[in-house]
Amino acid sequence: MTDTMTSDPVLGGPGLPQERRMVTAIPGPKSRELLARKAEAVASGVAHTVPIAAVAAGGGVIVDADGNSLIDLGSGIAVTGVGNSNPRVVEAVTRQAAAFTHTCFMISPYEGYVAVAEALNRLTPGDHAKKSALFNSGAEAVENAVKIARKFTGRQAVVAFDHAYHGRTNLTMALTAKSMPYKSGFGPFAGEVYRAPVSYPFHDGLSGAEAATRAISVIDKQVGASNLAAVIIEPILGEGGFIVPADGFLLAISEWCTANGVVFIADEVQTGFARTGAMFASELFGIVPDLITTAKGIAGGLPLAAVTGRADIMDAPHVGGLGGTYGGNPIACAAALASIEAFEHDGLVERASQIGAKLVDRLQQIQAADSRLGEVRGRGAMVAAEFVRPGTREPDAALAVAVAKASIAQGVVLLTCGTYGNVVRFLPPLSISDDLLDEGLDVVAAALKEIS
Ligand code: PLZ
Repeated sequence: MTDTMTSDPVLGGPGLPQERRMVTAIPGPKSRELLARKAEAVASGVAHTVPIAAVAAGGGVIVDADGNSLIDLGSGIAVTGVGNSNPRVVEAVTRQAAAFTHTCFMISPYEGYVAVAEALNRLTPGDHAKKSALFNSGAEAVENAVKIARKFTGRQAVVAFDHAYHGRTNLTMALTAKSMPYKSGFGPFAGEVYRAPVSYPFHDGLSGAEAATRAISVIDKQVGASNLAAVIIEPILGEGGFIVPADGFLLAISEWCTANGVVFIADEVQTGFARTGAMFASELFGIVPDLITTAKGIAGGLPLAAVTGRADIMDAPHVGGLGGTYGGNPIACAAALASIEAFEHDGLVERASQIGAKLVDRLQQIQAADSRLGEVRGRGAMVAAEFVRPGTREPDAALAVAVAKASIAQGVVLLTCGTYGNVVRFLPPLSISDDLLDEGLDVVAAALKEIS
């Protein structure tokens, strides 16, 4: 880290003072100015959760135009695992931008793309021969995984699950479960998409085996294995509520897929790259997916996504059948290689576990004294607090939203999720310090206490 990083307040990165600092109410005057321009210039469908004008970020903080420094417990939705403006990423991106910014990999290949593919083939679960293809966004990776599975199997149907989130493009809207805000009014959706019940232990009380039997029966009877190209599932369901399926559920589904010639796709867009205390969440459940989709954490904030999987499946599409102008952009690939170096050599997988233990410990203490906190769950630095009406399992979305709002007002970026909107999710950058994490949790605890 250089001196300029620590002395220039406009530069982000780990050199930013690691503190919560409130100099105005949120939003402050300069943030208000930007939000007014946003309201005039940006389509109102594009919402925002934290009403600030961000000017710098790094370590565990986000700084706004008014000089407020907020503790980041969201990582821009699980993206900046290596931290904002991670020095390895900054250096790699700067060097690559000066060398060349774009040739289009389909026109003139370059090493960065190939090296990212090699790294993904090595890091994803399973020892079998693997190949990868790179894209720009999680949704685009999911779209391509489905294309590849259809071509490989010669079948059309795809099964997704209750509470699933896979993106906002037409096919991925069809795969996504929740209507508002993702789908409502945006149909018709892509065909041949079917939905099966997932395992949600807090609400269904089923064992993994029971939930799998229920899901497989729906798939078998309502779709039929011989029509089914792929089953897609997030190993821990993200936007749907950080739902951790009961033990054995994922394994049973993946084994059924293997036995029936169905491609099993793990969507690790949110769970991937150290987030859950493993490089990929599939490892935690003992599953080896046929295909795995990744994005978000892969490149320290630059847009990059991938499909990685069994070489025979990945090679099913004809030459020219996969691609896109920007897929595997050289700057994004440089950022990915630097991020992967950070994940592997800066102890970030272990750090995710430590952060998770701290989060769960503190949230369980809160839960012991507050029956509105129905369940604390998660793996690694992907932890959820599900709020309910005391003594029931009825979702209390208003409470989750109020806790997040009050925390943001006090300088802690906190996100919600869940089909019922009643889950507060903790996704800190893995570069956050213990002190900031503790202070962030203090603020959340105080916010909850004040809301009656
Ligand atoms: N698959 C599992 O979590 C993106 C969505 C935020 P893109 N999740 C954040 C929002 O409201 O748009 C996501 C995911 C999983 C796919 C995606 C889609 O990834 O990079 O947003 O396209």
